[in-house]
Amino acid sequence: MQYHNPVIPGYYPDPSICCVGDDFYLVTSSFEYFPGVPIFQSRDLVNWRQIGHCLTRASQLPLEGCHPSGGIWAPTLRYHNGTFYMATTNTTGGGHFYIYTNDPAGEWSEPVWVAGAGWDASLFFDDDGTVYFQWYEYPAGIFQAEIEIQTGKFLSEPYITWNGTGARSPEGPHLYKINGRYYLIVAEGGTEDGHMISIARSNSISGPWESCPHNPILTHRSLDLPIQTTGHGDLVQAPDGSWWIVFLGTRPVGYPRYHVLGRETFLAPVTWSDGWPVVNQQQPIQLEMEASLLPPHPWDETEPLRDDFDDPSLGLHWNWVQNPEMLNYLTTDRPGRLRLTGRAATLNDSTSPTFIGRRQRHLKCRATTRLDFNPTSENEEAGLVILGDNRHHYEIGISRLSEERIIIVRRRIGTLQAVVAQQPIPDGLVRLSVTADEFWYTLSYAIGDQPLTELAQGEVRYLCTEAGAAMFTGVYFGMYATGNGQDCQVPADFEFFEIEYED
Ligand code: 6LW
Repeated sequence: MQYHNPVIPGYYPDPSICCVGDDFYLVTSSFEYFPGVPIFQSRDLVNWRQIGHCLTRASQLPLEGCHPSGGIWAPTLRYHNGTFYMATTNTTGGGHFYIYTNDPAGEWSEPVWVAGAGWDASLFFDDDGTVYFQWYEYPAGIFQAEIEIQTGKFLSEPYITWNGTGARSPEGPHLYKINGRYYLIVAEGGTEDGHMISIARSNSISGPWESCPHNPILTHRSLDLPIQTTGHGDLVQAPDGSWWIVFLGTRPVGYPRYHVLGRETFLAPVTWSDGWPVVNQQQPIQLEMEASLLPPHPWDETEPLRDDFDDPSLGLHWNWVQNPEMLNYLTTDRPGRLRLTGRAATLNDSTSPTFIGRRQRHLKCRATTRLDFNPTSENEEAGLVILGDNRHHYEIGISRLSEERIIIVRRRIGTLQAVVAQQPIPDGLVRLSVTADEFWYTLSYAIGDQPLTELAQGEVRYLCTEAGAAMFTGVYFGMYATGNGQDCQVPADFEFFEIEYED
């Protein structure tokens, strides 16, 4: 049977998975974006649907001033005695913590904070009820301590455990007990081209650890393959007894290679040999995979590609940067419109600019929106943005220059920023569009129902991680409004937002 990788395309890195009855649940990192830690459900490991976010409240997810790729790193999802636990690290706001719930699609608890520096928090429940917490501290290594699950307090002194095979950044620890033996899986080599997954086993949770003779059990380093940077994985056993691993990878393009969709979630089958896991029979991970799959279970509902903002609630595909002030995003003032109010913060700031966006999940696509916006002063601006991060973005927006309403395209790449197109536009609703392929973003506009006019292009490459943008995340398409240093006097009403994918 065949399936397609990535199983969750787009910026969904550091997957962690657990199986409860017939259902699999999976979480990923979320960094400076809100809400945090998207959670997915699947019955067959191939078809996933998002059922919520673990971190939905500012009290759980303080992101004030959070810089790009700060915030939430590498969660761990576990189920124990009827309760789901999600452990993670807010790298810019409080450190390690875990939250819990009985309903993974509903609300989760307030954070239980755990001491310790570093990142990649992990939880393990032993058979005798003892709970262990693991994490990575640079450069010392992977730490472990027994904790009290009600309070997060250490019940033992933290100690360094197995640190991988000697490559840099042994991180992303996950611990399992399988057939009476402890297994510790780690990511090694850094999240870039040298990324890999290694594993060790021991009869005791405190070691000594025996490194798997065929480590790394997964890597694509130095291989000329469409999928790169495979690493940071989590093992799971399906109800039928089969084993699987989810992990992150990228699909770079161009030369030198670059990736702009972020690190995505991939799946591979696992078999066992001499008490060691073997990933995909030691064969590389492909876009089209062959495996003995679970019975297919597609979901009826899929992520909507178009929003007309008729429903007052916004779908799970929408994200904000830092903690949003929801009064700046109203669906009820003018039903059928999303009303954005620009504030002093611009897209260059880490102070909750008025921005709402969704991931670019495939390379060839078009994003379109239409807005009703008649700025009354020159500082007021609203439009469509392609956001790598706050230092790398291209936007097409409406503003004002003395008596004239104007349309502009601005590009920011690091410390370079320029308005690369500017022209007066007449009254009327304005359609804004960006088309994307591997190499170019093309920004266009139209008044009313007129055909689109191309205004400018920008290289995809300069919004990617390899060019210094979005270290751990991927590109978003979004709507924004800003008063460029002051509050806007008039709102921007967006009628719809749509993404169309070609591939
Ligand atoms: C994460 C680390 C990693 O904490 O990247 O790929 C970091 N691995 O384990 C951010 O996602």
